[in-house]
Amino acid sequence: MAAGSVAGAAAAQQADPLITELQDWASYTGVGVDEVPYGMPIEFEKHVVRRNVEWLTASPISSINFTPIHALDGTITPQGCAFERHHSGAIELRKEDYRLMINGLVEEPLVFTYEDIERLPRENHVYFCECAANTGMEWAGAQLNGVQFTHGMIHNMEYTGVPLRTLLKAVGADMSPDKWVYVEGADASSNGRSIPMEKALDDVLVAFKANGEALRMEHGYPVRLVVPGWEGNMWVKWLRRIEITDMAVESREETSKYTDVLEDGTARKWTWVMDAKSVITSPSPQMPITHGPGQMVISGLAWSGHGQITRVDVSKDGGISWETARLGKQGDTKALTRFYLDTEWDGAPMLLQARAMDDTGYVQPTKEQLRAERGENSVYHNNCIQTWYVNAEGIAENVEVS
Ligand SMILES: Nc1nc2c(c(=O)[nH]1)N[C@H]1C(S)=C(S)[C@@H](COP(=O)(O)O)O[C@H]1N2
Ligand SMILES: [Mo]
Repeated sequence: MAAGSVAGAAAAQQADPLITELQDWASYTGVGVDEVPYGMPIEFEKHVVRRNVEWLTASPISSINFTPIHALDGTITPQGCAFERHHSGAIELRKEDYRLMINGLVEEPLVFTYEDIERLPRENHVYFCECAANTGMEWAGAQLNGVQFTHGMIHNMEYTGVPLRTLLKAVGADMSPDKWVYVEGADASSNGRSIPMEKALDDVLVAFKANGEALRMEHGYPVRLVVPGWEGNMWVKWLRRIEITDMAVESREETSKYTDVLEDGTARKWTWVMDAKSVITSPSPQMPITHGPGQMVISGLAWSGHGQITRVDVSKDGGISWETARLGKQGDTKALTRFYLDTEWDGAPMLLQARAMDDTGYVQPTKEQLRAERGENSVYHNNCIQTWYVNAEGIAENVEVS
């Protein structure tokens, strides 16, 4: 590339009507400030939306859709395109009708209104929420041709909420380390889950805002639980009851579902933490390289339920050689981290991979390593390295390397 030149940029003397001629948008006035009280993305971006996979579930009421992570940048997921997972549909619950009961092993069972919760000291934290089933279709082989579908059961928002421990103190809960906190939602499924006391007292939030706004209906308006780094299923939406118990309840969602069946047919339970994982979001099957060889940016996301992402490596040859990517900014704990590899493409096919490391020293495994440990009966907790085959035309495809 010539000194001082920028990828793709044309020399200024070339006649380009967009440069040389007066355009409509400069000839007439635009839209007034009284016309759009709440803004939506401009129409040219209307393809950047959640999508579901029809054959995946029997009904869209107990189902999932996927965040368009291929088309986003930075780390914060806008609420309007953040994936949804419901077991019995999203419910409309007014703040006035909201009640949170805390009972069980407590000095005084209490019922909180929405206003009561707003009167308690609150905090702001950015966290990712990943469904344990994210990438779950890929165990047996490459299935879904899009990072939105292979890795889009994740969102990352700034939550405003009251630490769960504040509420447990308010009711005089028995906070001994062997106790459990059972949480359930106000929807028909209730989605009850048992949380060990140590986690409940650590960083769990009873949240009522996301990215500065009220939660959206589909994410649990008006109040949801935020369980940093732990599987999305525990992030109970429309939170209505918290019970302090002697033992785990062993509900449907922690026995028949959200356990990991191993090769010998036994099931692992209590696999709460989401291990470190990363994926290249661009290029990817929905984001081909359209500009030809030369300067380019390879970009993706990395996260760890154990803590901070410390390093992400990118391979162009299916894991034979690796280059260390640049982190968009220092990774937040239990939150998405953006990475970039600013690089040159020679126009030859690539086998693109990303590999994340976190501050516990954990390194994201290959698909082979994960299968050796877990077999192929699993659905949940697939955090293996993903491969995209990019051909000479820049088209990317979901593949496996062995
Ligand atoms: N009350 C209730 N809470 C729930 C669910 C539900 O169906 N009902 N789904 C759970 C599952 S499986 C996941 S992955 C997350 C998804 O959160 P989201 O819909 O905000 O993406 O919510 C969890 N909390
Ligand atoms: Mo989930």
